[in-house]
Amino acid sequence: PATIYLKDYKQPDFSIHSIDLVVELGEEVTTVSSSMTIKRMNHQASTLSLNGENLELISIRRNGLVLNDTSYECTDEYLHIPIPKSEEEFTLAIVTRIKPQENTALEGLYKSSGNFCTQCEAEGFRKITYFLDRPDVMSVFSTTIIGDADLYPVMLSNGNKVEEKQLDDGRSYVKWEDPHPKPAYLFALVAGDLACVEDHFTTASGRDVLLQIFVEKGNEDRCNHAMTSLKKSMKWDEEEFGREYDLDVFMIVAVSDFNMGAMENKGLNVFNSKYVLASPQSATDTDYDGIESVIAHEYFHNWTGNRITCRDWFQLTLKEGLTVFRDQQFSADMNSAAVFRIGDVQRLRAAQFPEDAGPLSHPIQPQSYVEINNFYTATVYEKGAEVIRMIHTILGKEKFRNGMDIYFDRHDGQAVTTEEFVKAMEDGSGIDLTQFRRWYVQAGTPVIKVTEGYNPESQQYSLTLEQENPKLAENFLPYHIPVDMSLLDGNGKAIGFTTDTGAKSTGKVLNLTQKKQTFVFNDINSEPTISLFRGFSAPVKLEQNLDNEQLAFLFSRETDLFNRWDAGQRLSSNILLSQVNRHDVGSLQILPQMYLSSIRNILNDRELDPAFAAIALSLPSEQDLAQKMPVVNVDAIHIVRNNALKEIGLKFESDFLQIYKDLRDLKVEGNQPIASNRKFKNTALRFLTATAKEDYFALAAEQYHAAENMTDAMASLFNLGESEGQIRDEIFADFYQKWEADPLVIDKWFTVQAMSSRPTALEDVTNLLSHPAFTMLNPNRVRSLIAAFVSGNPVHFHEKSGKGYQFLFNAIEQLNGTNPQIAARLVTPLGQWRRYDAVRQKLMTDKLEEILDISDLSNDVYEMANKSLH
Ligand code: HT7
Ligand code: ZN
Repeated sequence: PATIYLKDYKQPDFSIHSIDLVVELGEEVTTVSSSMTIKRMNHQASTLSLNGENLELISIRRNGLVLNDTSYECTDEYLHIPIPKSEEEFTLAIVTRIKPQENTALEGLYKSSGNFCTQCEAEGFRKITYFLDRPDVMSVFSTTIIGDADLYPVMLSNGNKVEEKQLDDGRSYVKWEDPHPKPAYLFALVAGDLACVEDHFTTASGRDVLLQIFVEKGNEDRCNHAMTSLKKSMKWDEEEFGREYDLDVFMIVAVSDFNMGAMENKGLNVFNSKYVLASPQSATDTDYDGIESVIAHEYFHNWTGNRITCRDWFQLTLKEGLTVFRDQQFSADMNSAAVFRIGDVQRLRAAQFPEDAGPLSHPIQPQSYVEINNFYTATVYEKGAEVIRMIHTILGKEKFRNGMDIYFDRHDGQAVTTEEFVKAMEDGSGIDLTQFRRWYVQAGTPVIKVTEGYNPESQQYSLTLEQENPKLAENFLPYHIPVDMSLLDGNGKAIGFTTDTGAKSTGKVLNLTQKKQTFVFNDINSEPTISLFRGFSAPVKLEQNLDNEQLAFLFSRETDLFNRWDAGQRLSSNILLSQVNRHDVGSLQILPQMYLSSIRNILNDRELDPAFAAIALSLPSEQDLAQKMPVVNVDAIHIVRNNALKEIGLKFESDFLQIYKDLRDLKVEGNQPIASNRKFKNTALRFLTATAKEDYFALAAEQYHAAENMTDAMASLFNLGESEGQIRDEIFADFYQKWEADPLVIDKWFTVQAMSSRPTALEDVTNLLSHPAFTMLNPNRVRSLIAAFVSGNPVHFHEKSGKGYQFLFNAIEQLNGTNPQIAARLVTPLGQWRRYDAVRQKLMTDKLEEILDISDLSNDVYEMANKSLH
């Protein structure tokens, strides 16, 4: 397969000003008629090459005249039409046929639960009709949909509905017009027998916007949270960025078969139903948070993505990094900012750090790709958001907003590059970002080494920071890194110092720009403790020689909650990893006293936000610990971590039981239990069941039966999923029976089993492949069982027999034929093979070789397996 390079970017030879589509939906074939007005952009060009895949070409007319098949060339990927150089402007009308009902790849037009829907990003429009399917070709679309009136009473596309009528043959006809020029990847069409929930939003300038959420019938009562989140997002974008919505209607459609989370099509967002539907009985508090953030994310794309889009797909982070940053800021504003910031960083470290350290490492602006779908990565999204956050930190809130205003004013209606964004930020702030631009083009996670010195005589404290990039070694150029810091006294209070401008300050953002740089602080009258990278001010790894006492101090006294939490995680990691390294894996009663005291501090601090207390007490995951080992020992990590859970559970048994009972019965807001209390309560339950005492499994079972919400039911299920015996089996059977008809809940049932550490986990998961509710055709189901197992169950996935790897291979082989995008994503865990022992390395690389031998291997899977191996 061909590699595409950023350096080869060329402006399009032709532009398509308007496209009128007529889509006649059928059960056997769907006919797509497209009429385009096209303008020449390059006077030398002699051929118009339109993208098109899996299309049956019926006819072509240029300027109204039929072209016979000697006047064009049609290949598997293109339609080439010679155009006389004298022709400045012309029309092209093309009729094609497609079979959406056979489309299992879920790209282009496809069917989900009997409804038609589309997914065009990145390159799906070319599976609907021939077109210049690239984001820098922006056209005004009109879409006419004709379909059976009974089967498809709802027929939607982008923009405003301008015409609607019944035809004599039992079909209906609906025409939509979108006044905003857009690239084809933002086109959408939906048709089905859907229910609609409506609301309204009045914009800051007083316009009324109709808000509609379309769902399968019966789900109308699960849209409240999505609708509330949408209205909050619309208001927030007006208040924080001065951005108003620009059409009279904003529609969201929830579908059950979707490759990703959601899609920001202009005026018609299509969502994975997981990010729309929620009721307290069927969705967890985490699901509620996910809905709020994805609804916001897609809505925010209306300005950062749709009004201003990407010139080419190498610029993907222009819209994705920026929009993730915006949705993170929104969620932080709507909730506990520190707890949400910790969640963002946990996700970054769990997914992006390993990606950036492994064979699939790439800069947030990649320089080449084989299949663009493989670049919707944690790097482009999450690291991309951190890069925007650093600009925000360097500029400060006000100047950042100036830069955003300039960006919106200057580039509205254009397809641009990250360079235009950074330039707008410079112009809005007067701050030079020349060196900062390196974040866009250098891969790898920088490591920052810290050395400190304090001189009591001169009352000077000096801080030396040194940057390295293990991925690029000698080939990296120093980054511009904002270091948000403070100096803490013995009580954890910030010490005042004089800044460069002469102002007294207790905190400061240092600009680290050199490979090694020393910062000196004057008038410091006792040795301080440094608080570095507050709020995780840069996506770096910190190498700082803090001993466990110092970490324990920060864990109890840091005023920055992110750093406080992080100190606790570092302390836990140090202790657990020293046990793993000593192979001290079998014994209890070995956690150091100072560590237990820090836990007691958190337990006793009733001032703390309970959601913070819950995450502060939670041990680093097995995957977090694995990242810190040169050669991962999955089994030892699992045993040591479980022992620690058990020991902490036993040591603080009565505290946890008290917390559990207090919070179980506490009703706060509107006489309801609140999410943060549930989180702390269920953390306590986890420590209690870790003691392995029967009573606590009984408590989990009791909670299951009494649960009025899915958060509590799932917490019980997770705890019981680790146990053996009749109670567990009965509750799993009960849960299935109760929720059989609800796919999103059944996904959870699959996931708990996939993540269980029971000795039979791999066998269980293999058997579940034959469960009547399992299907490889639904991406959520594949994620709930296969992805949950391979990334959430390290001990069983990495079984030394190699059976876990074989399990994954079988799934990839099957999905390669039906849904290459999903198949390709599953290859990622095998790419981490260098981190394991020799036996596992061999087993994993053998599987990668076997993947490369699969017949009819898709470009998607090929690129992932090939890069993972080399
Ligand atoms: N912009 C959207 C990306 C997306 C996507 C990409 C490839 C294949 C399927 C997809 N579905 C959605 C989602 C977003 O970032 O908002
Ligand atoms: Zn996005």
